[in-house]
Amino acid sequence: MLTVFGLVLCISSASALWPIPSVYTNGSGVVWIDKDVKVSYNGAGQGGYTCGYGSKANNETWTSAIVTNAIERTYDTLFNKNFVPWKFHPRMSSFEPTLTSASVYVKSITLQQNATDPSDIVKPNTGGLDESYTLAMTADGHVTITGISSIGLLHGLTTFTQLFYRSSNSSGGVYSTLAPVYISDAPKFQWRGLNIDTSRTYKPLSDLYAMIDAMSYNKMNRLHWHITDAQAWPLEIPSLPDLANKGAYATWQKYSPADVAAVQHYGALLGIEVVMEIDNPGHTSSIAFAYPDLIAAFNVQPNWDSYAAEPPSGTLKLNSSAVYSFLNTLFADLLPRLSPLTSYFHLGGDEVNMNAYTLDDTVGTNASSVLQPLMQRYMDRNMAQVTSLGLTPLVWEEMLLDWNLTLPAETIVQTWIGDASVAAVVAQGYRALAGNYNFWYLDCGQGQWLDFFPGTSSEQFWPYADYCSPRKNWRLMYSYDPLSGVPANATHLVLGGEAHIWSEQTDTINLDTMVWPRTCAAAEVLWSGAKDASGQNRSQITASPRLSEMRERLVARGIRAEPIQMPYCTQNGT
Ligand code: CP6
Repeated sequence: MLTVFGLVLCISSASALWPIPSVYTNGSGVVWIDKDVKVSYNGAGQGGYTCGYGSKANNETWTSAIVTNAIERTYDTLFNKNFVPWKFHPRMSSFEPTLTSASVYVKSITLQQNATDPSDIVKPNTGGLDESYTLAMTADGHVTITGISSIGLLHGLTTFTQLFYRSSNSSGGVYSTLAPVYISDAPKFQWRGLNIDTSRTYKPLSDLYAMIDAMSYNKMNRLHWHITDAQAWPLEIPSLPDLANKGAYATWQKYSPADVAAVQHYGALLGIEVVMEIDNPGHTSSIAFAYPDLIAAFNVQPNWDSYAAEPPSGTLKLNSSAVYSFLNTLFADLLPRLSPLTSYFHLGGDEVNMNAYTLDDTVGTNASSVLQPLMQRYMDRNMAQVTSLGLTPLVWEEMLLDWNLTLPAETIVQTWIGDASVAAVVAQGYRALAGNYNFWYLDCGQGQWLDFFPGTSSEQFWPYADYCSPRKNWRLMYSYDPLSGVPANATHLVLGGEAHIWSEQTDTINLDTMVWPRTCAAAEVLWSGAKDASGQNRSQITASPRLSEMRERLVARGIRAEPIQMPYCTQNGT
């Protein structure tokens, strides 16, 4: 911050990295970079650098593919997807450095990996992965990025792109005004996720790739794919073809096994593990299109809200051998296809309505003394299948906190209801993901959407035409600390958290704007921590111009992220 003529002028280009690194010093030297810049990579004995882009060849290691892809994307970003930072300089100013024969160029970029990647680099379950990196750029243009893992180098290159701008002058060029730079960085949390719902509305693969790209720019590393729910079943299961053939919204709104693998692969190259969820036993009404006999309380009208959190109601029967054999077939088909590129599987378990089992011919009561043991048995079956394939299970918090189930010790319990939930999960010794709906839910757009379920009490739930919950703005999202309410001796059990884009009112048209740049706020909390070095909540005042720049970056890279303020504000009103 610099005070000029009484105005507080944020020299935003001096600190516009997002998420903010743990250690960052910079100068004000200008360096240019041109397309001939050479990158060297020691490869940690794993093949070094060969040219290629966007996929892993069969004879290539993941390490080499990740670093190669990162280098190619860094080039592309620097030279083709960069922005002119006019919004961050005084009105009508000529803020750009001029390119002269004396200008300093980046002479070399040295990538140095200081260890060999673990063999599970694309699905680092136990113990996590070392994602740290350092970045040094000297005043005379030597750049060195070090990391322990290939993913560390990837993060270092991601940061590197954020040091540069595009020049608007006729000579063109890409420059930084920050040399010398020194950065040392590592994530606060090992699980930095975004949950995307592709049941309420279908997302083409191009949307999922765009989300993965934007996540990687924010150093996020988990795409939670909530692929099915009550409204549609877009996931093709070859051994149960009717599921998607009858349960998708349209013949072309399906994900084939090859599609799923392609999304996993796309994420793996960017350090993002795709964690799939099949939500059950609730949120499964769409199974009834193919297998009506498996679903209880199917599409009850008008009082759907006595049986489900959201219409259409419907739940897998709780005490049915047909359901058990269906689940066995489903997971036996799906899980072995996922496991090469993930070590997790999400078994859902949210918002199960006990009343639905009064209409379940295999149960016929809502008495918890009857339901609880049945749910334990049901979940034991699911858990056994998931863990037998070496996958770590996740469930929503209700399975532990409301149903009091005993879960395998390695289960990760995902909370969404509040800080007390995180504390309660870790108090029982389980690992937790945070994501309180009062802070990190992105959904809700055009008022309530229940017009197709008329005459139900749903209309009384949300009587105000202008009422729409739970949409939150970036400031509130930024103020959320996944550790708040967690005792110091249990913080290690909070692996991180996720932002959520439930998609009742979000499809291709508004996906980018619903998710970005607000999710950047969650990403910075998860990477950098909610507190600054002095233990205070991070300042929204200093974050704001940085986030504005991050938004420009996202836009320049093809993501239709919303503006958070006018150029008037980032130009400091001058
Ligand atoms: N769908 C599923 C949802 C929600 C959840 N699960 C949800 C609940 C409350 C709010 C928003 C979304 N739409 N499957 C809860 C985890 Cl406010």
